[in-house]
Amino acid sequence: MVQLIDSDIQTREVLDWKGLHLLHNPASTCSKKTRIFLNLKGMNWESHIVDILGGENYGEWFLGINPRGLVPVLVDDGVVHIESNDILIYLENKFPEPSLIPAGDEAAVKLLLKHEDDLHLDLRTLIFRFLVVHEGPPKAPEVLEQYRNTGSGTVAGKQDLEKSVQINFWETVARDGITDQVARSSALKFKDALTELEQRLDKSSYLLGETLSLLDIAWFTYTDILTLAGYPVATLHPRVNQWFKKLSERPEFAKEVQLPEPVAAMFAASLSKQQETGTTMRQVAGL
Ligand SMILES: N[C@@H](CCC(=O)N[C@@H](CS)C(=O)NCC(=O)O)C(=O)O
Repeated sequence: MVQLIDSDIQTREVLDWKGLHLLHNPASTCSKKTRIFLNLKGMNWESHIVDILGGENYGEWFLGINPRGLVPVLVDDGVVHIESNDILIYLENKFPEPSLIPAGDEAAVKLLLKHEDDLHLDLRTLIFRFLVVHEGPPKAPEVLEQYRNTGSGTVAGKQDLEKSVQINFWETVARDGITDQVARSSALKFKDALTELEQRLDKSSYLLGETLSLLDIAWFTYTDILTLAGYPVATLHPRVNQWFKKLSERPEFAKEVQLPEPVAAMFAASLSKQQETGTTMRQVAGL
């Protein structure tokens, strides 16, 4: 559970916030998870949109709340929680109805969510290779320098290593771009993961049995963006595709994956260029 402590937090105003506040972005995969969860629980919460494409997450205000500079962040009565999956588990424990972790599956859910989270940089690799259009490096060196030097740099009172992982990701992309080989490797990790989901869905209607769980929410958001990026879910994993379509019909899910118009236009431009040049994810990764 990643709950921040007082000395991690430099933006002190959040300590006085009452009720549930979510700092998030409409197009962020991890933010979508938390919003779907809150919809399913029917909870009231206050929305704070963070402009991650505009770099607001690297400003002093946001890094003073989450030293990792990532969304989503939950502030519950002045207590700050980061990491989307930890936020889901925290909220599930606090608001257990309707239940989103099948009885007895608590440890399995944590492990399976960790596996999903471990693939996050691979997901970002595919998003920045196949969907996001950028001139030059996605994060300029001076922006990364500001990121490096702002905020407490601690999580739960300890020097946090995650920021260096993030900076290393962006510096590698700036230096090498996202090569076909790197994109292929990330896409193939998802092929393995979705093959595993396909096997689960052979035995049951949802990923952990006959009822919806946190795992369905998490993989729904990944499946959505992978499909948008050109991963052929319908042909390679037909049961995953059916499960995804079934969830997409539910308003709690559907409304959270609608893209803001400028983002949808950027994605469309990127995909149409790949069609013209024969560089879609399917072609690059040999899927
Ligand atoms: N493991 C984190 C990942 C969070 C994350 O990478 N969030 C992305 C959006 S999905 C973000 O804030 N990106 C902004 C950036 O890297 O500049 C979680 O699950 O919350």
